[in-house]
Amino acid sequence: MFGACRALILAVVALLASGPAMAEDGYDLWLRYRPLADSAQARYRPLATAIAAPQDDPSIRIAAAELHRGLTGLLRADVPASADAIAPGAILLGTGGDRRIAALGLPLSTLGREGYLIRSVRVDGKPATVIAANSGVGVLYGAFHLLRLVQTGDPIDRIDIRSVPKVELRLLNHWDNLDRSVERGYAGQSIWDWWKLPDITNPRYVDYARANASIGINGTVLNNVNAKADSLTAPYIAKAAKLADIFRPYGIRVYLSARWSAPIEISGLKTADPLDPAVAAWWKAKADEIYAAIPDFGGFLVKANSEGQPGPQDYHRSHADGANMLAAAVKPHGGIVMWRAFVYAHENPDDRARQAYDEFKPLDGRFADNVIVQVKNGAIDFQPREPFHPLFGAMPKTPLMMEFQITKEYLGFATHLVYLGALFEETLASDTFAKGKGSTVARVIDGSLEGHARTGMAGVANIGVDRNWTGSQFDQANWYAFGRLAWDPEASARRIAADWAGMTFSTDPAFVAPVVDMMMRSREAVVDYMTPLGLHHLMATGHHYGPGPWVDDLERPDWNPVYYHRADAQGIGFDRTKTGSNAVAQYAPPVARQLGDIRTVPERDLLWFHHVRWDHRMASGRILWDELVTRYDRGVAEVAAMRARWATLAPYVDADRHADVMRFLAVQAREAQWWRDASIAYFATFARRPLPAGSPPPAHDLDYYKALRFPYAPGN
Ligand code: GCV
Repeated sequence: MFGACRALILAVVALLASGPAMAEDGYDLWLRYRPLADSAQARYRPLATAIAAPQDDPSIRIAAAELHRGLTGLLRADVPASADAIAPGAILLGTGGDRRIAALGLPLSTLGREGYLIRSVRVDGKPATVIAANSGVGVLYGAFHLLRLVQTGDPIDRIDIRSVPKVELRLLNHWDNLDRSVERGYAGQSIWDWWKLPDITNPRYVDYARANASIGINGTVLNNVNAKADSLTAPYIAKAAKLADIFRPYGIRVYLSARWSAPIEISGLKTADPLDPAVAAWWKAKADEIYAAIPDFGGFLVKANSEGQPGPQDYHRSHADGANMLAAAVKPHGGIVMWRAFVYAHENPDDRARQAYDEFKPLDGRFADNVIVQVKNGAIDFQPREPFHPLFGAMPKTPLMMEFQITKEYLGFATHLVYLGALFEETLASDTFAKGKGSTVARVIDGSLEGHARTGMAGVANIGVDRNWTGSQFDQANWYAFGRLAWDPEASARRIAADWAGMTFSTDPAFVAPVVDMMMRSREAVVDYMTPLGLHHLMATGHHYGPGPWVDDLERPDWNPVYYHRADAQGIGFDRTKTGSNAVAQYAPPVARQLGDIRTVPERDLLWFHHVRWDHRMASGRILWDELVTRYDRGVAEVAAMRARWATLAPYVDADRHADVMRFLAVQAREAQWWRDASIAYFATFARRPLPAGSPPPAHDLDYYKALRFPYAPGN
């Protein structure tokens, strides 16, 4: 008995000693600050002996506290923060107004409000590292950068870093409802506890702000774009104001989604016509009321005349009429209006992919200077792969901001491991050819292509009250990558993945290299097992989780998967060339030529733009049908490879998070197979050809897949 007990104790001790320290649940995100290896601690300690920071700026106080917390944890040494004298190896924080910083003669003038410098310097003859900026928030960003370098093992001696954000508005869009449900949210309820606000706040609000500041996010739209007018009533303004107070020192401004019909719903006006003076006066008074409570309120985000939301077109006015009226209301306070271009109407028989362009392109140059038009990355709706939206590059007189979806509505929710950095990067690197070669989407977004100072990138948040914030460990990487790419849309998704993996799990190269490889391939895997070769919008009704390519009975044609894949006895795919909807003509001529020709269109976009015969010969030498099946098989095989790879990485990750990811990958493997089998069973009814050699038949017949129902899946 005693022997068994002792053996058990020894086993537990051995486990604790061998595993990477304590149990973790993911709450700490990439800001874990667990002790570095002894050799690394020894290397960094002389370079981080103390933090010298002025105490009068709240953001600098936060920066000093974060450095203290981070360095103390990483280096297992007390790294005190004070306003006092410089010791050798001190980290000095401050702005140009600070005497010690001014004495260093640093080139701060080109940094703007949010940029920063991190440099090895000598202060009073002693070696030190300075983090300097033109604002406290710039210093805070620099502090997080320095911490990242230490977390990932990068050298900080002889350091000389200058970083300035290329994009002005780096925002999260929360699709959070006032009852705490989250539209397309898969990480539990909304973190905003509207009921208890403003009197009672949650410590999570501060951790949310820290995490966002650490990746440069500087704004948050608190409520769903499918907005309730109540968000604009006095009690809810007070609640939003409380959040704004918490976020302010972290450099995060608060914005609200505005419901177009609010003047009618809140105050009983007879109309919401943007050209009606009473309506304009109502919004002006509302803006004044909001700014009285939130002096740095960012402005409004608007979804109008889209998917049943009210808007100016209800009064035969244009999107520009609507946006400009709201813009006039916030303008005296320095606010902006982000007007979404996600519009389509089933009454319009045109290809849905064409509609936003057709609606907005004629409005180029007609928006007020504090309006920015927010455009989704692709013309349909956050699919696993979409060609870039044709509006990018097509509205040179109007600033356009990017809208990515971080929450994975169409990519397996939080359950599937899909690193979106690869998707974001692919879109941003796409060449619009609007002003010749090199006119990338990134350059439209950062304003450099068309000379816009007002620039922005929004990400639909994947955050909820789940302990790990995002519903799965790996979905944290998508929040992280969004922030880093919003700061620099030309940054490398691979490099960002490496930073994230190092900070979140382990910096051991034997861990980072395979994990980054797995993350980078994960996006292609989901494309392969859900929507290969340019297929899109094939998900089941309501929840957008599983496959439903056969769905053809929804009230709006453009909600049915059959509308998008157009499979028939001859072939499959949506003809968007001259012989079809000609959506391809919305791109600049070189792009339109490439995409519009079946011989030159990249295979990844083939069925997005062409209806292709089942026996069309592909680059591989296979016919289309065989290639399609091969891609489905490849996606399933890739998930199996991800599982096998993750299993080998147990020595580098704490047991809890390792097992957690393992369980999610098991679900993903099962569901990749489901997507593949259901899709092949269905498309085979058109192709009427055998499966290529070695490709197993679907596990069930088509009726089985069609009969599956998930009435309680999130988002239904
Ligand atoms: C907020 C898709 C989603 C909707 C979302 C909409 C939008 O259609 O399924 O839930 O609504 O996009 O972006 O407005």
